Amino acid sequence: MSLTVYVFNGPNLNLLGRREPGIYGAQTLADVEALCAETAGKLGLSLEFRQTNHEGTLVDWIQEAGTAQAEGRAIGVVLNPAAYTHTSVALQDAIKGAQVRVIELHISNVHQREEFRHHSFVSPVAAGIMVGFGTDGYRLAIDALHAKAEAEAMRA
Ligand code: CA2
Repeated sequence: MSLTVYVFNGPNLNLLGRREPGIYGAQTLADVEALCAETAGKLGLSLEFRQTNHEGTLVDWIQEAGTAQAEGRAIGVVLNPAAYTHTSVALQDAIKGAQVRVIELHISNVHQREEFRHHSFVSPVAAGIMVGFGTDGYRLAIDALHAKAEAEAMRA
């Protein structure tokens, strides 16, 4: 059975491609899901792609992914926490507690934007960070997560 890669998206990312194309591009979330499915398929992975506007739901999903990773069923999570990046101690605690491999992803370069977007509660517990590559960052992040998981499996 193939391993799963989880891709979780936080609040308002359902609006992707419909508002603020100057910042986030013209691709919709459905387009991003198709890109992720293609990328996962090439790597022989199953994709679980989700979006929620609710912080607690993200916490539940991270715990679920942690269990799947611990049981050898998943390689980890590409997580765009959206605005919760900058506010959520709960997300940091969830990732730490679940001991799940997370690549934090942002479509925009948050460091070129407002000061409040420069701090992330997720970065200290992320295995890696993908910032500012537009929606193509999702493809790059899945590749990077896969490479990291393979490298860690070789060392184990
Ligand atoms: O650059 C990113 O991916 C962000 O995670 C996007 C978040 C923002 O709060 C982070 O600072 C950076 C915002 C997601 C909202 O997405 C929208 C998409 C289209 C229109 C309106 C919002």
